[in-house]
Amino acid sequence: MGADTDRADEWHERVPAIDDGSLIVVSNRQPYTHTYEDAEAAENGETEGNDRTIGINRPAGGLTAGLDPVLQRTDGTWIAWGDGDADEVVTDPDGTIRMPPEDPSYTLKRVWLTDQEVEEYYYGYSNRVLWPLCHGGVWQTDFADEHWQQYRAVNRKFAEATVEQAEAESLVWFQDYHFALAPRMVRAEVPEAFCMHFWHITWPGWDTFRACPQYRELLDGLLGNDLLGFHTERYCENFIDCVEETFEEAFVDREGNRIHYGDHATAIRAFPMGVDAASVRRASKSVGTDFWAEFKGKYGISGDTVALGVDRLDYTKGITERLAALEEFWESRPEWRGELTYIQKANESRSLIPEYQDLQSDVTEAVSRINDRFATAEWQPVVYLTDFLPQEELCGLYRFSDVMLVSAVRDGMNLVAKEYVAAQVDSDGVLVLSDQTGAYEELGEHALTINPYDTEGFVSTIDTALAMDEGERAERMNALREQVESHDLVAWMNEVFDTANELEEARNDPGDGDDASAI
Ligand code: GDG
Repeated sequence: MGADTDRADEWHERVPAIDDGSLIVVSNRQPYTHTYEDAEAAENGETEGNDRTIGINRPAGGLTAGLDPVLQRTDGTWIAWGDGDADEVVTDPDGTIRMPPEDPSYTLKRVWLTDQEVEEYYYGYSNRVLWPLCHGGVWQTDFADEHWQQYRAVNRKFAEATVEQAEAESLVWFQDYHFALAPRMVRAEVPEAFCMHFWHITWPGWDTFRACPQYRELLDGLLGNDLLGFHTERYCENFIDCVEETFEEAFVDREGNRIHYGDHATAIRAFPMGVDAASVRRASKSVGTDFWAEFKGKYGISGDTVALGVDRLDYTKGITERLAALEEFWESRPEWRGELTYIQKANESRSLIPEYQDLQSDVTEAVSRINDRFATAEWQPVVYLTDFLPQEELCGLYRFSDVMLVSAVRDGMNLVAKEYVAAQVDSDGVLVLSDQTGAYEELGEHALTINPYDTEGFVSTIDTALAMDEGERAERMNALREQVESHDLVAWMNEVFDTANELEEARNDPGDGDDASAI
């Protein structure tokens, strides 16, 4: 509790002023989830009646953990899907509950979704249409009409929940690709509210995006925002190209990064998201060499040198490409057998979708094949971990791994690359980074760069990483740390909120001072 309070104070000092009660965050995932801790026992008929224990899952990291103190300080509202099995019993009839439990200071508004809505809106349109489409995998999309119908209906549900909570002074912040239509719906009801949106994944070029039967509706929905943010300038340009190709009547001001469409303007900006570097650094420092010795013992890691990959099991992350490069590496460099161990930390994700099931079996097959081919009595080349690790352990893993392999074939940003850097308190690791990630724009200069499809190039970059002397490792890593620390998650939030404040002021008082388009 003490550490949490310190952290909240620290964040409060750095986050720009937001009027009390004005911030409304809309996201698919909620910050707090109530679940029955005895779910298994209940299923087995071992607990009955009202004696069931309810636990709370708290924000574990990333944006959710970052926004939570901001909402607490400003008494905001967070609107999200209530997906916990005990959410409904603890929530008021209007779907709201004050959070966090130990110091209720903001409103969590839960939106209930039916199984069919989850199936079609979440697994269907969000993750089988928008996810592959935005990452350039048109052939992996499933444009079934039911997906679209439910995506629209669920966006309507979230928009209604937002309208219920919103006032003219509200600052509504939509997160991600689950809500492309909601901004326009909210604007129609509360036109004075300031609506902004951060799109966490890549935005594709027009030639890809136009494959989507609903491209007009999606663009129209997003142009309901006053401010639309992406990780990189390239995604902004791609978005602007799509609007220009779609709406003849839209006026695109490329210099001012604005689109005038219908009766208002949307600013399009790049905000490269950062990580909570201080908390990663602290967690990394808190684990010592005894942790590492214990960890290696627990998972039977015997090689002296460790390479690491940390990913959701997703086909965009380039895991099979990475395993192919490693297989080729051990094949062609037998001197590294017994020496280099690769740890693949993988979280199962979206397992109801066939493409994800295929990926899971491809990865486990590749891991078994490599281990069958090269393992010795004392050494296993690939250690495959599917447990979700507490932050300290994950940061310890980052700290003590000699080489980090980030080989996404397409990735909006990739926070793992930045977390690895933030955890490098000894500045002795090497980051190998795909040029297909958003993170490459900021880190590419001092990381070792790969094209994940170029297996030969990937293999020789692993060579370079392993052969790099201490001085060069430190020099590169210090430059990367400087970048990641100075562009952290709070700095990112500041940029977003500052831009929103400036745009809002200019919108409310267009005659005062500079032309709004100059912002
Ligand atoms: C989307 C975009 C963009 C993973 N395993 C554990 C664990 N993690 C955490 C990592 C990291 C997060 O999960 C993964 O973030 P990424 O950015 O790498 O990837 P996506 O989930 O695809 O995120 C992406 C991001 O949104 C933000 O805008 O960067 O491009 O696709 O934070 O640390 N955390 C813990 N234990 C684990 O075992 N504690």
